Amino acid sequence: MTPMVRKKSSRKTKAPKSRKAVKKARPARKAQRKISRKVKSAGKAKRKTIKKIMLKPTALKKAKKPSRKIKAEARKPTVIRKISFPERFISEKAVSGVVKRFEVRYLQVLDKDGRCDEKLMPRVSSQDIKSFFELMLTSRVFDDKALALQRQGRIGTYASIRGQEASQIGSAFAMQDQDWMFPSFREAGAYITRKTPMHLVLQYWSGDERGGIMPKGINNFTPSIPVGTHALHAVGFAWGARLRKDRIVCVAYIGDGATSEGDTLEAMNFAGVFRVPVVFLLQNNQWAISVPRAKQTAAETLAQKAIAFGFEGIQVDGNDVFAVYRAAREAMDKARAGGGPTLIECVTYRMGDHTTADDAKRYRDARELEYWVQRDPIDRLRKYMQKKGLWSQEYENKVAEEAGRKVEEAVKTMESQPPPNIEDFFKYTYAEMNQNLKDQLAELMEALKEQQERKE
Ligand SMILES: Cc1ncc(C[n+]2csc(CCOP(=O)(O)OP(=O)(O)O)c2C)c(N)n1
Ligand SMILES: [Mg+2]
Repeated sequence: MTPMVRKKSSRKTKAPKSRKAVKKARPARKAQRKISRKVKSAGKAKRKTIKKIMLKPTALKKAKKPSRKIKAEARKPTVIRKISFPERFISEKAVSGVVKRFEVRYLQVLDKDGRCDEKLMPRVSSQDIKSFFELMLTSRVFDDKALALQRQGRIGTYASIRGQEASQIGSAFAMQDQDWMFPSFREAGAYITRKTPMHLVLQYWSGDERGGIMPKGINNFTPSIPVGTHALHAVGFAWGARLRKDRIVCVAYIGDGATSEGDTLEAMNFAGVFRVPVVFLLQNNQWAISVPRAKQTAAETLAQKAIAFGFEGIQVDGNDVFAVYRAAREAMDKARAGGGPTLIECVTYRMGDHTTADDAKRYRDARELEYWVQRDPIDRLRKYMQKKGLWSQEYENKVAEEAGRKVEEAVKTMESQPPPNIEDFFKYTYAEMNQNLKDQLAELMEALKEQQERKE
């Protein structure tokens, strides 16, 4: 018996479709049926063209869901700015060598005995030189008076600038009216040079915040008591100016101590990244209260800190008004022309106590002070002017007399101000007073009322 052999079907059997495949084909079939219905209902003439359009593969594709590839593309972040990479990140073969060398320039035009290197002299007229002297002397008269006022209990506290006059006057003199100054708490000389009414400086130190409100057109910020935080404000302001294409320069006055603060270093970092028109005018006066410069940093100069942030740092003799003026002027011209920031380290000395709340004798060697007194910025300019025939005792007496008169007038104006409104303290902490501040104000007003009643 021949075994039963199943006859192979001559028709090709189709592989049964998977559920997934059926599901996948459904929208395409649906679309085909829709097209046929449209073609039938359309007139004969139109039939051909409708068919052509509707059966175009793209027409069908549109109904499809986006592919995985497209979805992945869409998830990629948008590239806003193209970043150009250096040709090589690392060397192809093992090598050892110097990648880059840096240098920090130093500038002194006028030595301690008033001898001047004419080749290095900035372009200044005889009148400018006299203005330097007059502003420096006026600042010292102001400084002495402010200290006396504090001792007499007529102002709250004060940070003396004695010894730092050349750094402050030389740099502020290089600024233009439209530029902006961001001072620390020790900038009386820069304020005076920047045409600030002197009574405002005294008013501020008498504890009246209104002393920080400048008349319109005088572009000076209020003193910054927190060390170094205002460097960020200067950079932010300068960045804004750059975006608005305003040709201004912002000057942040900082101390050696401020270079140990994160805020200042962050400010320098972004100043470099965005190439903002800012000058960091660093007065290295050797002390941050009782902490000497050597304990701030192991770096040989403070100017070299700029190099890490990608811009120039220069060190100048901070008791030489010509060197400070020249470096500041060049840095400001560069910033105005779009050349970015500069750090100027003025090597100077704080001859007085940190503030009226300090006694430097407790931590400073008297010989150190003596060394710097020999390098007094006013003395050396006087010596230079004497040689040039720009100075006489009579002239100096007149300048000192005039300065004394102006300062006395400022004291009178300061002391004749009506007391500040108590509410202002609460009102201007935020744009609007919150409940907490409202409660505090109410409590204070109540206490003051009771005090008044007890007096009567
Ligand atoms: C953020 C902050 N930290 C600390 C202080 C306390 N303080 C006031 S002045 C000062 C030293 C500042 O030294 P420097 O920057 O060299 O300025 P100088 O006083 O020498 O002008 C310190 C630490 C402060 N006011 N703010
Ligand atoms: Mg200091």
